[in-house]
Amino acid sequence: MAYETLIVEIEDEVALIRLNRPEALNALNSKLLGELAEALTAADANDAVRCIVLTGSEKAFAAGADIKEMSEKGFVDMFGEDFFTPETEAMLRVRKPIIAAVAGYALGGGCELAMICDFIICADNAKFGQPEINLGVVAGIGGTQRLTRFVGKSKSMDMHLTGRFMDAAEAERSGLVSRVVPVAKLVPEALSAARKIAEKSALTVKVVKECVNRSYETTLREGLLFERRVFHALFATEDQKEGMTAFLEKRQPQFRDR
Ligand code: CO8
Repeated sequence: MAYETLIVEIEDEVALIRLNRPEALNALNSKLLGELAEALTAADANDAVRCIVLTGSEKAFAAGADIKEMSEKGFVDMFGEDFFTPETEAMLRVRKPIIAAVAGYALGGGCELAMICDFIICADNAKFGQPEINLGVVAGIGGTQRLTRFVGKSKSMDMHLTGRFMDAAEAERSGLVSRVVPVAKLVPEALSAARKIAEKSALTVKVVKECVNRSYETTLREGLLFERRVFHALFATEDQKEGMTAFLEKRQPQFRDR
């Protein structure tokens, strides 16, 4: 499938999706977000893909929602179109893991897009920010909610109210990203993490993703119960038998995703 604003490559059971609007620092317009939702949904449905990496360029993961596209819209347009809701909802329905590999700017909707992914690996030149306040608006695809959960209220308020950027070291210190690597190693590092995930049972991987996401969406008590019940349920799978038998036999497991 050819896209106008994305480059998609599938290799070794990993789909690498690259945002590709260099002329606008990968600003997220309707075309790009529509294609991205489509590409992610297709990768999720593709049996040849076990993990997804989403990246941009060395200069920008994405510099936010496309200001040119939004600037002329009024409330009736935004509300009527339910601007960006179908696309982001489609992304949240993806059951395979998505790793964001962020270099350069991840601002506004770009930072929010990275946070929609399951975890973020960033380059040492990454800059995260929620500068919507400078445009007279607020984050609209989860920034005030997700950033607050990732880095805490104080830092999130600081970022949203001042519009300042956070560098890679601060992002790692604050728990926004899981790893920082030199920019040239970003995509190889993310692909290597994705391949590591691709070696696991695809069934267990989906269960883990659901469990961790649950911790953001419910109370601790409900989350603990959910985790315990799916832990119990996994004892009905062949991959649990294989994983534990392989450990006891001191060999690598051969998972069959069932
Ligand atoms: N939208 C449209 N075009 C953009 C954007 C953007 N967000 N960011 C950069 N560009 C374009 C520039 O206009 C420029 O184009 P041109 O060459 O045609 O003038 C080109 O990309 C290169 O940009 P710069 O010349 O500005 O590059 P610099 O290296 O000087 O600066 C910055 C890079 C700091 C990233 C700067 O471009 C910038 O500040 N960009 C805007 C960042 C921003 O404010 N992002 C937030 C946008 S609002 C948002 O994301 C809300 C999301 C919620 C959506 C709600 C849905 C419900």
